[in-house]
Amino acid sequence: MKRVITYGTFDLLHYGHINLLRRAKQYGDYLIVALSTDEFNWNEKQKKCYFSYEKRKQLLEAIRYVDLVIPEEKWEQKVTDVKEYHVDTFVMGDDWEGKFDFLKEQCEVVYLPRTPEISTTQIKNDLNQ
Ligand code: C2G
Repeated sequence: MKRVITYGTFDLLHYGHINLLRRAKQYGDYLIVALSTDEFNWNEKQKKCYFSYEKRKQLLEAIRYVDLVIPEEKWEQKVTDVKEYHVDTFVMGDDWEGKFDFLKEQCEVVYLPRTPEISTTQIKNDLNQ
């Protein structure tokens, strides 16, 4: 069984996220999503989520491509996650291109093109008009 992992906030879930998850799953048979906790988002990414961790987890678990959702609590957990979950491939959108190349010692590292015209920020801006 080939195991894939990806990380993110996935707040205000949209088709850009789904495109990423669908393509990530194509790299294996089992996709783990490490979902940023509310604390990690606020402390490390200065992101205030619209939906709580539990709600975002519920949404992700309903997606056919996703097999397991685990919490992302710190930047440094990727190395141990790859070991602990026997991950073969690490996948992220290319806005992170190069940032996680240190994982190449442990697994395949893939950066996929983002879906260009959609983002949570864009959605929030459009709704505020
Ligand atoms: N994404 C995408 N296209 C978009 C928006 C997002 O492909 N239009 C991808 C991002 O590149 C990322 C994933 O969807 O791979 C989740 O996006 P975010 O929730 O914005 O993730 P981010 O806040 O970048 O968190 O440790 C890594 C971080 O947790 C990544």
